[in-house]
Amino acid sequence: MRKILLTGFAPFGAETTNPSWDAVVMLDDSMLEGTHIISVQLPCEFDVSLAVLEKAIEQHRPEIVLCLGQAGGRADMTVERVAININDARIPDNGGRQPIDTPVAEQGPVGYFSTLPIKALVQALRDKGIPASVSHTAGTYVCNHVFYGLMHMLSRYPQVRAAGFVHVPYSPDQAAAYPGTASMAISTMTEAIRVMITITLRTTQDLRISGGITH
Ligand code: PCA
Repeated sequence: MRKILLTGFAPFGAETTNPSWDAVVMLDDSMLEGTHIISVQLPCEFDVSLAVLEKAIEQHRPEIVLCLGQAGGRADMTVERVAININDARIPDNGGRQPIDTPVAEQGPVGYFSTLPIKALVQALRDKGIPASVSHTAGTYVCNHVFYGLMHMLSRYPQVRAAGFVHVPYSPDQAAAYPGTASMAISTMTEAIRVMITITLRTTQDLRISGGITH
């Protein structure tokens, strides 16, 4: 059976929910395009998150791995292009650790590109009426750590054909605490994930359209 692994994060910082998990868990144990979806929650902790992720990949042997996290304040679903080999935490993680300027992997390359068809995903989301953009930074906190660590470990899991990371905005109830901030309903995020899974399963070559920025 073809499988896809979805991950979302536990709440972190001042938040009591994490929409990345709330959206991902809706699809747990469901089928899409003949593919079995498995959802796993990652702790918002350096290293521990990667251990949980690797255990899930070992256990489920997915064909696609799509990790999601929250980037509160962003206006839309942001499909990350690149992971970088740095940990630089603005706030302590949920285990109280705050690495500053350490590598994710000692001997690893500077960065890894997503192997998801990022342009096709953004285009398909927009076509469905869901706001989305390419992002060129996943930050330097636990999300980038997981994204980089995921791509780095894939040399051990050649059956994973495509993998990457997507950040979600605030949910409306979170954004109510930050007037003027963008938000997206959890149900829309879940629909976005379904669209991204479908397109990733169907796409072998990404679209050649601009997702670039000049600032
Ligand atoms: N967002 C954080 C970590 C967990 C999450 O959901 C980040 O963007 O690094």
